[in-house]
Amino acid sequence: MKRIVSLSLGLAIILLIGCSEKKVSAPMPYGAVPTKRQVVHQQLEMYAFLHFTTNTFTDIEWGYGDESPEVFNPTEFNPDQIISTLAQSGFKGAILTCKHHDGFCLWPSQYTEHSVKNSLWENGKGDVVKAVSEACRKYGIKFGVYLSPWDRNHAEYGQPEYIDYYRNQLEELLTNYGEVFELWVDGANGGDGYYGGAREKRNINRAEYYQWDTTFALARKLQPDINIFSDIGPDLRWIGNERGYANDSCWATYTPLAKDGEAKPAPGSLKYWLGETGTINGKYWIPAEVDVSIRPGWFYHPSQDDKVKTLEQLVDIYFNSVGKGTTLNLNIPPDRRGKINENDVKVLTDFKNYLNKAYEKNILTGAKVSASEFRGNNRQFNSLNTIDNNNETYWATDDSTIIASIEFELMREEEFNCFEIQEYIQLGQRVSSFSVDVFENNEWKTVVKSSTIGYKKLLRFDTISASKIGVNILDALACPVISEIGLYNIHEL
Ligand code: FUL
Ligand code: CA
Repeated sequence: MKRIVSLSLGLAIILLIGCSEKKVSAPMPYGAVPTKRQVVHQQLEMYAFLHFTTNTFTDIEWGYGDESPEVFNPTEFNPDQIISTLAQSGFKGAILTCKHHDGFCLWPSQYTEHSVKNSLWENGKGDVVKAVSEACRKYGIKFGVYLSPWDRNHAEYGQPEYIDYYRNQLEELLTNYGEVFELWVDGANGGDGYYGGAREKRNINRAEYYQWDTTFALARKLQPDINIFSDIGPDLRWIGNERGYANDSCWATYTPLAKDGEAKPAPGSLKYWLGETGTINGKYWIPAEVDVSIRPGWFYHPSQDDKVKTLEQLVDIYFNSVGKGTTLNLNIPPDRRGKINENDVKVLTDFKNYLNKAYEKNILTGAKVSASEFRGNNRQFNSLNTIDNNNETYWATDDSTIIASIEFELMREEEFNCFEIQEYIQLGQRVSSFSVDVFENNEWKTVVKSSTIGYKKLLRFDTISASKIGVNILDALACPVISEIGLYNIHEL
């Protein structure tokens, strides 16, 4: 009886404390914020580019547009091998060059003869887009479409009629092949080409010719959840280089700027180098995508079989893209057989093993956590939320607090060399400066200092051993909202 009384007394006290906790509202979103589809896309982190067309067989990067469709003839085309390799290597999607600048179509478009239907491959009955999109579904990754705005084959390129052609093709691709997660619009456009036999140079007004607003609206109508990539967004921007690197300060907010003397920014015509950092307090949420090839070229060349990026290079790219809050679109070009080459498969397997092992154990799991404060003293925003392995929960401070810190106490000294931190981007990107410190010989010592966080920041440093770790938010645009923090001891390469 006594036990029951004291039990119910305890329960009453708990309830009382629970009820007495003031209701505190979540921080207001700050600045431009992502749409739902952008959040879903950001969480993919890594997907692959597949550059594959007549160029694969002619050994060039930019086909002139006069290639015979007959040259496209993969000898052992194997979409299962291509897509299962990507899926097993940790890539969450594949974006296929359905049409590159040379104009050759990997699907039997009803609007042109310059396609697989006039190739020798599968007696003209094949459809690479269908095969790849189906393989993506089979192996559980997303399918995306690259459709080059520049078409060096088409006779009407430069005329309004070509825009109809482009839109018709887009409609085919976004209607007949299931869900499409990303549309990739290239900035390279205009110049010399075959153009139905004219063999001349055609310059277009990049800001006006394509009427992108109408085309993007069409894409959105056909595929409501699609993320559209171009130099100017609207959903994803180009990082501004093809080396695989984002800046340490990298904002997902962005205000694309026109080149000096130009009226407005457009794909292929803007101050693209600003993509590396984005824009602090930028007008739109247009996070960067880092695109880079696993080989020197975008297309397969036998002479580059021994120039496939090494594991060290891939890891470096990973930390400089995903680790700086961007997505990584790594190009892995199928070879002339229509398979991912053995040399590429080898390094991709090593890459996957490396990442698996690296993130096996978050040293902070189970640590004692405390913070300089948490929002309204409400447990909903407390610091434990940073190590609950849940992106939806976060630590936040009061609106008036910008500078804040959080401390982790481990059970024992541990070695580590990699720090991970994430903002809850649904409420905007906020932090502009932070540091990671350790408590050593009775004083705090800074291990690493960095700028923005965004969706994810990964920082590597020389292995260090400590049992007390502090994370200091040194500056932010609004009160910090941190969803996850991790500490890892990554093995040597
Ligand atoms: C560039 C193109 O010119 C390259 O050929 C490649 O497709 C790359 C991804 O984008 O602008
Ligand atoms: Ca969390």
